Amino acid sequence: MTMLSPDILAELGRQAIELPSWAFGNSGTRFKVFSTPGTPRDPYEKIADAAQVHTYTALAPTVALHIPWDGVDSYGDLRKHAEDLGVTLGTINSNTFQDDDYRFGALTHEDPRIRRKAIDHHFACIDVMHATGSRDLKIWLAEGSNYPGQADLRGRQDRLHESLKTIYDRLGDGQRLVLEYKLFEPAFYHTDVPDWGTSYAQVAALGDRAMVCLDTGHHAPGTNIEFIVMQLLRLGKLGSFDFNSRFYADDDLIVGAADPFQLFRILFEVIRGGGLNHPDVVFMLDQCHNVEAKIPGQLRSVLNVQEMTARALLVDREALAAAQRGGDVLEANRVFMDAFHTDVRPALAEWRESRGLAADPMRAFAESGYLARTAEERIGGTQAGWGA
Ligand code: AOS
Ligand code: ZN
Ligand code: ZN
Repeated sequence: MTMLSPDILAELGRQAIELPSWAFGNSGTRFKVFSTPGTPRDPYEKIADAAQVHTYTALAPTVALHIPWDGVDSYGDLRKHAEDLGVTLGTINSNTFQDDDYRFGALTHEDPRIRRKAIDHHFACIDVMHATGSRDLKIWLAEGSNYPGQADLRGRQDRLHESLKTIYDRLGDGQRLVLEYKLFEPAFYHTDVPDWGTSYAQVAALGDRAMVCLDTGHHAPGTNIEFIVMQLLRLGKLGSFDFNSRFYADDDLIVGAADPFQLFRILFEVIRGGGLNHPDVVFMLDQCHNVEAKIPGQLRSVLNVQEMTARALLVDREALAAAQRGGDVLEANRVFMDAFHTDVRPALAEWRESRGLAADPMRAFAESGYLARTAEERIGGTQAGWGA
């Protein structure tokens, strides 16, 4: 326990990670979606599963929804259901990528009727936010083109601004718009919001309550993501993360699984930039569990984030700054790497126990019998997929 000072424990005690409702539904690739007994059949069951993650870790108090995947008759009722289970509803994610009308775009479309339809969907999402008490509307756009010459890149950017402005002006007091970028996919030649610079330019043109969302899987291989984190925090425009990890493209794997060192470097810049536990930055996961069990997959993810946060908090920033000032390259790197190589797991397990949590949340959850119980109870109906 000595390893984690009271200051570090206080920071860790405030850490909050938002879970995506869609992580609890079945997902897969274009080749196969494997189903799992006990998979939630509706948004209520997804939230019940998400609440399990919070119960065992005290790290995941909010759940993000995707509209219309998480459509219900009464969002007030869904909100109460969440609160009864000890969690609250978080970011509302819009969806303009599953309708035939959006073949050539939604907010950027040439046809004003289709742009209007996509804007109206965002207005409906804002109505949901009023009912759920959510602050953030997160927009990820699957818009772009596949062939050079297919689309007027400049015109699309101008229309995107107009559409976003209309949506932004509709936000209620205290609500925010968060614009996610992604290098490519589903479009393969150009994407309308491909990088943080475009997202920044678009949200800067809207106002203070428009921010950038950084999904860690949405960059070209080799991109220095922590540099982008630093810059967005410096500019006061980092609204949220979509955490996941990737080996190749937008793999949406368990956060910290592919490159724990990258996660460490990102979290170090978050801490350096004052973003950890800063109310402006939402730490969301955006993951899919195609072959592994979903609740344990989310447990593993939030624990990985906590573990790397603890290691990043261990960086001796004074010693680091002294080495940097003195031009001592190897000493600066040693200080940084010492923290990364510190095994904080025993200290975190001990700390969890001191707060009445299980030392090993993965094991405690496995022993609770929840998965067997839901597999038995959730018979009939349609399992929720990556989508409905
Ligand atoms: C898509 O690649 C993005 O990561 C979005 O955040 C998307 O809305 C999410 O993956 C759920 O589909
Ligand atoms: Zn994402
Ligand atoms: Zn993605």
